[in-house]
Amino acid sequence: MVKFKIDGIELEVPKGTTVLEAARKIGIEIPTLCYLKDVNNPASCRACLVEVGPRLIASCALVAENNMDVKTNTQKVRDARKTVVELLLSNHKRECTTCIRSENCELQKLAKELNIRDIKYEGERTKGIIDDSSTSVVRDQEKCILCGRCISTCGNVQTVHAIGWARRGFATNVTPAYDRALSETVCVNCGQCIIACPVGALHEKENIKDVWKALNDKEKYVVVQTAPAVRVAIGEEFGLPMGTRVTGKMAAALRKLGFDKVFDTDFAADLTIMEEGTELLKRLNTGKNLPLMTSCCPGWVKFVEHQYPDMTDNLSTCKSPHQMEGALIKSYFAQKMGIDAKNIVVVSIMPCVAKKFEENREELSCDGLADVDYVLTTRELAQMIKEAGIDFINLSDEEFDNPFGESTGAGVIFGATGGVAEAALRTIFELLSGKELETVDYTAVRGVEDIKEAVIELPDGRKINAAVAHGLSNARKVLEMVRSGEKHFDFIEVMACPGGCVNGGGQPIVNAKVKEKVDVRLERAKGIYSEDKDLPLRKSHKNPYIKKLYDEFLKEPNSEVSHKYLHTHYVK
Ligand code: HC0
Ligand code: SF4
Ligand code: SF4
Repeated sequence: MVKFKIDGIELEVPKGTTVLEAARKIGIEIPTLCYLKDVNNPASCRACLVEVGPRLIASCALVAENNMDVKTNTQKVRDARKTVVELLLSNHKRECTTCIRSENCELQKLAKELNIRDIKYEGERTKGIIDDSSTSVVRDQEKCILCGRCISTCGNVQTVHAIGWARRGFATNVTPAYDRALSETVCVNCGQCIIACPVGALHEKENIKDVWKALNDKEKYVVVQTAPAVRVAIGEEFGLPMGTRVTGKMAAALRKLGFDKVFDTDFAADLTIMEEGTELLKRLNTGKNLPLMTSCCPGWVKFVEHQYPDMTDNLSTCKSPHQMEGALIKSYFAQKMGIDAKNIVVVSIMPCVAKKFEENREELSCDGLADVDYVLTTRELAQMIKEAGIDFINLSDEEFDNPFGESTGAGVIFGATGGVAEAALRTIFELLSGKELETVDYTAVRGVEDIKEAVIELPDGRKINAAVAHGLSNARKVLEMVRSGEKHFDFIEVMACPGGCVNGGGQPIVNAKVKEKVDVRLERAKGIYSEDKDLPLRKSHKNPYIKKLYDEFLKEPNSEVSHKYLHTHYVK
């Protein structure tokens, strides 16, 4: 232990603790911009300066020592921090009123807290570009404050390394290697860099205008579907606590926006279990292409295509749930309703920006029509609700429309890491054993441990070894274990985003300081698991509308019709 003083307060902390960590533990506020807990700590922004003796030192990199006397609130410290932020602002494209991050920008917030009223150092600014080549992520270099949070996230959390530092001094910027366009790199479109960015230098490619246009077009029948993870996060955009379930309000808001049908992607998550579960049993019988790897996360799929092309045959051929649902809306549903599928516009509300890339993939279409036309993030939907002047908080709950509005708890839990595996285990066990599961909660695959494992014993004595990874660095570890023969798995679930879709790149952006105190992934997952618990049906194969869909249209899982609408192939 180390004994020292901050602002006259005596404290004792474990060896290795930084002054910043120690100060925050006792409620002393020190500003930071580049610091992102467990991800980025380069001591580059200097906003966290403190005074120790005659020196000003960055507290995030200052390890506490015995008898140190730290001062965080002297005129010298306040002036120095102000200068640091003024310098950052002097080289920042300040478009605060029109910026996508207005009111949720860490630089704007800090400038206000430090009472910065004028920028003393106006002059030449570093030139940069706006790269909007990607379907998912837009980069505006002139808003970048060079904190490096995106680089650490992409490199260390995701092990993708699509972006990095380039040049030196005043010309320093963040860019893909050789200044390539982001769309030409190994970027998997996960958007984790977006939610790591403190300012508006990274954001999603917006499709709000496209969706308003479709809604205003009298010729179009506009159908919307919502992903599992959106319902436990969108409330944050309206001031509700993290993880608050607002499923019914969200359905009501979508109807008010003018969508002709409000469907739930959770229905197709149930359907995925039927298709993917059947696929797994077939592969177990033939022993081919094991382990079966989930295919519902487009960031993960692109990661495999780029980095493990020899393993693309292991991916499930199932499209992701919202793509399945889009294909069914333009076939089964269109036929039922007597609507020309060409006039249907399918909009998916997703916690994800990789889904924008996915819906643009040519192979995800049927009969010449894209399965899904537009993907909006949770943030974009909240924006539309605000733009329409809808009083979200006071909306009364409404239900989804059928036939794609009914889902089981198994469909809901897809939104958190481990959910797909748990949903699959619930169904596979019952279908094979013909017995009712006494407890449906497979807690071994829940939570945010890096890699989770579970074994289920089938009635015939066979065992299924399942692994669950979230975040691509963990996915890489699992794949390396499989390649080296260190581990044998039959089934692997991967979600590219740490925590799964609840923490997707399209979710409400949480300030870095809040992330130090709460685990966003766990808070939102609580909402997901409570919805699962409250639903009368919790196993995908019990969904009556799924049974009806097979009777009326698909015949059986993995049938020829299923393959036409619900399955796909990959790039090697
Ligand atoms: Fe997900 Fe999905 S669970 S990927 O994370 O499988 O985006 O929420 O919608 O499609 O259902 C995201 C979330 C989905 C899909 C589902 C899957
Ligand atoms: Fe890296 Fe994901 Fe950002 Fe692409 S979207 S640059 S893979 S963090
Ligand atoms: Fe999108 Fe979910 Fe995959 Fe993240 S984990 S890239 S949110 S599908």
